[in-house]
Amino acid sequence: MDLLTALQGGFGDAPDALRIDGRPLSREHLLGAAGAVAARAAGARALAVLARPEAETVVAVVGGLLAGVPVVPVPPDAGPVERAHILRDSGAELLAGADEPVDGVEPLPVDLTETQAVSLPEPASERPAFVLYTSGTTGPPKGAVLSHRAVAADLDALAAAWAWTPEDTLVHGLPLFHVHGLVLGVLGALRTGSRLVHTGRPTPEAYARAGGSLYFGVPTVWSRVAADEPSARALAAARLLVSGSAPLPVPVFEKLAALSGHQPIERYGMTETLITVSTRADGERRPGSVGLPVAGVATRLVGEDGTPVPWDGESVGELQVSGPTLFDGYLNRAEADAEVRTSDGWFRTGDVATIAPDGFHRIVGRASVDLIKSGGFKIGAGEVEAALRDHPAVADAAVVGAPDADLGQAVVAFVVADGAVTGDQLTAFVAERLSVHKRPRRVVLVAELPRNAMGKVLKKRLLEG
Ligand code: MLC
Ligand code: AMP
Repeated sequence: MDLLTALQGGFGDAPDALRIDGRPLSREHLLGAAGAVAARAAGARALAVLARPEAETVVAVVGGLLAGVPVVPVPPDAGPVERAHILRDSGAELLAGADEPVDGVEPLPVDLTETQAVSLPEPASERPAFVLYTSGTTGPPKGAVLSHRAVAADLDALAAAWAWTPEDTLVHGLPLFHVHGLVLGVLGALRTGSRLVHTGRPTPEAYARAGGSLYFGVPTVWSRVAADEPSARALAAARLLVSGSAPLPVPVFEKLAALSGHQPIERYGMTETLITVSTRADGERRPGSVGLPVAGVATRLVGEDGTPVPWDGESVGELQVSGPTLFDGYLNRAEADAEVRTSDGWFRTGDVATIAPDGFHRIVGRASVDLIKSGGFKIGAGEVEAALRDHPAVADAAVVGAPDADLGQAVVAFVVADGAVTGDQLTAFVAERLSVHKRPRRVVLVAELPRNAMGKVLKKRLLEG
């Protein structure tokens, strides 16, 4: 098929071309089992996949792609509120990874012992490959529609930037429901023809043991690797360490370089745009910088007044991007879509950046305090606040991202409650309703929230206090 070019041979095969959480799988085996999924999923409006870190998830995703059916990954720990939203909003008609109907969606069996040749027409490149749910500042997550063409364009640009070839063994243990772990971390291997080892969880020991050449991690993972000296030293045998999804702290970059001998590649991206900016395997890796736009992508910096910001490495502006890797839009959310696009067709990232005279990009922060990045997961303050307000004892809630040495930012909730509830109970309440990673790591019970004259919560003051 067009997107997963290396899946159908020509790159050699091995009984363990893929190893997902310890389970070996050849590409032929994957293709056969995915063919059976494709036959069952063909014609469905969308195929949701409970994206556990296991081989069945990869088979289900590839099956959906082969059938030309949009794949909707669902966080496996999503609570009923978040899961019901994703299933309803995406229009999914089948759910892989479930044993029984969930919210009226029929289960689709995935059996690794089945095999079926794919006899479906190749999906057109403009067809949606994925609907990936991503958090906004308010409301439930929005479904970003990504075409086969956008995914292919991004993977080819990254293969060029990172000199990623069939000779590589890619290693990571990231979740299979986001761009990083799924699109780059699984489809990247199936398009380039590299081997893939998914470690189940992204622990330093598992990374060290895997013996790969190309490693992906979020900064929290790299910070944990850098703190585990034997594991970091074991990565000396690798070719390239790549960090993304959140800012890589300069001390982590330096420690990793000192212990492993590799200056990490840092790359920047978003669910909506895929990966757009990166340092290169054959270029300078400047600590604190995400490098240059990848092939086909253009970037610009725009000031608050809409005028261009100079590329002097100091002046900040909103980073806007354009190119073939952009998504097609938010599903069912025309208004939200209009907000992120400029009249001349660029995508507004909402990230604040500088560009140096030599074109190197530095991400300085986000325009909104209501988007939190914790462990590389994007978490909308509004969604967590709404979940907290659903608790009968909660009168009001404000959620912020507090600086955190391990997670980058930690979700902290300031809550006005009637006294009959504890912080731990509220944390558990959120973890049960949304994905577990969205739960507050700290709950501060307060008598009232600081507000301005317009009634808006002063989140910066909460962070300072
Ligand atoms: C803890 N747990 C609870 C709980 N508290 N479960 C239920 N209720 C509670 N109150 C359980 C969890 O289920 C989990 O169980 C375990 O405790 C640990 O959870 P955690 O504390 O949340 O994990 P942690 O170690 O903090 O995770 C760190 C991390 C993770 C780095 C592994 O944050 C991670 O995987 N990040 C990757 C995010 C990512 O891929 N982002 C890419 C977005 S795409 P158990 O059983 O599971 O151990 C993007 C674009 C781009 O951004 O540029 O890439
Ligand atoms: P998501 O919506 O989960 O895809 O997250 C996208 C956001 O992650 C971007 O808008 C950035 O804020 C952040 N991000 C991704 N990569 C980097 C990076 N290398 N440095 C800083 N921020 C990053």
